[in-house]
Amino acid sequence: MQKKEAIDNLINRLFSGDRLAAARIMTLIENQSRHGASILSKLHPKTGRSYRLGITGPPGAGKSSLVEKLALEARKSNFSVGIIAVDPSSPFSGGAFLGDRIRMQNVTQDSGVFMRSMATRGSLGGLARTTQEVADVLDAFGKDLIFIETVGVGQSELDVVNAVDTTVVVLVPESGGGIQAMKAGLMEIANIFAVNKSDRPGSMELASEVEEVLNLNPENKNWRVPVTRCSCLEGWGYEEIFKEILAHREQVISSGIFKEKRLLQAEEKIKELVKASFEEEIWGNLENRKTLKKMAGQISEGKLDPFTAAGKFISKIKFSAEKKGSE
Ligand SMILES: Nc1nc2c(ncn2[C@@H]2O[C@H](COP(=O)(O)OP(=O)(O)OP(=O)(O)O)[C@@H](O)[C@H]2O)c(=O)[nH]1
Ligand SMILES: [Mg+2]
Repeated sequence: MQKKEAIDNLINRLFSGDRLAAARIMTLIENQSRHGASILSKLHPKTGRSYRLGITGPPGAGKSSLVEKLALEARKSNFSVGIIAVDPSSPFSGGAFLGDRIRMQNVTQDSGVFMRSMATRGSLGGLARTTQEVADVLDAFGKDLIFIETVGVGQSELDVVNAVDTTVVVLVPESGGGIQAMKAGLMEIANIFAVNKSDRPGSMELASEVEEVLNLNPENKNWRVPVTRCSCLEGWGYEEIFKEILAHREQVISSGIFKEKRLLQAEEKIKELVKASFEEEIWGNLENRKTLKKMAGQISEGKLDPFTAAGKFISKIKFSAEKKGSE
C-alpha cells in the first residue's frame, strides 16, 4: 500500500473515477503521510478547473443543511459536486462526526457527489490544515463545484476567503442584528448572505438590517451582495441562492479574479513549503537545537535578548551555509 507502485496505482484509479481510491488518497493527505507531497504533485496537472465555494456562519445556522440543498441544485444543472465539511472536533477525539454524512444522505448516495468530513484537529480557524489539499484532490477527481463548510469563528473567516472563490455567509433570525454580523467580520467576506431558518420570525428584519449595513459599505462595486432568505426545513429559497452563486461565479471568472486568486494561492503555497522545509532543516540539526537552548538560557538570565539572539543565530546559519558553499 505504501509502495510507490501502489501509490501510482491509487492515483490512476482516482483519475478513472474510483471513489475508494479518492478517499484513500484524502486519508493519506489528511494524515500527512510522507507520500503526500508526491501525490499532490502528480495530481497537480489535473487541478485548477474546479470552482470553490465557502459556506460559513455561526454554529448550528444550518450550513450543512444548506450545502445539501445547494448540492442538489448543482446536480440539477449537471455540475459534479465535492463537499468538504470541516468539523471543529476536539484534538482529543480526532475524527469528524458522522452527523454531516447523515444530514446530507440525500446527496451522498449520488455518484456525482463526493463528500468528505474533516476534523480541524485543533488547528486555528475554521479550516483544517489540509483542507485546501483535500479540495485539490477533489479538483483532480473532476469535481466542478466544491463546497467547503466551515464554522465562522473569529479570524477563520480570512482563511475561508483565501481558500474559496465565492463565500456564502449563513445567518439565522436569532443570530441578531446586521451590526453584530459586521462586528464578527462577516460583512467583508460575504459575497452572498443567506438568512436560513426563515420559517421563524424575525428573518425579514434581519435581512433588511444586513442590507442597510451593506449599503453603508459599498465595498465591491462590481458585485451587489444579495441578501437572500431561505428555509431548509420548509424547502424554499435555495434555488435563488444557487442562481446568485452562478451569477457571482460568472463575475469572478470574467473579471479575472479567479485566475488572480490561483496565482496568489500558488505564491502562498510555495512560501509555506519553503518555510516548512527551512524550519525542518534548521531545527532538525542537533547543533542548532543546542544553540537555541543555550541562547534561551542566556535570555532567561538576562544576558541576552531574543532580538539579538535571533540576529546572531541567523548570521551563524548564513556563515555555515557560505562555508559549505565555498567548500
Ligand atoms: N427551523 C429550521 N431549522 C433548520 C433549518 N435548517 C436547518 N435547521 C436545523 O438546524 C440544526 C442545525 O443544522 P445544521 O445544518 O447541522 O447546521 P450547521 O450550521 O451545519 O451546524 P454546525 O456544523 O454544527 O455548526 C438542525 O437541527 C437542522 O435540522 C431551517 O431552515 N429551519
Ligand atoms: Mg455542519
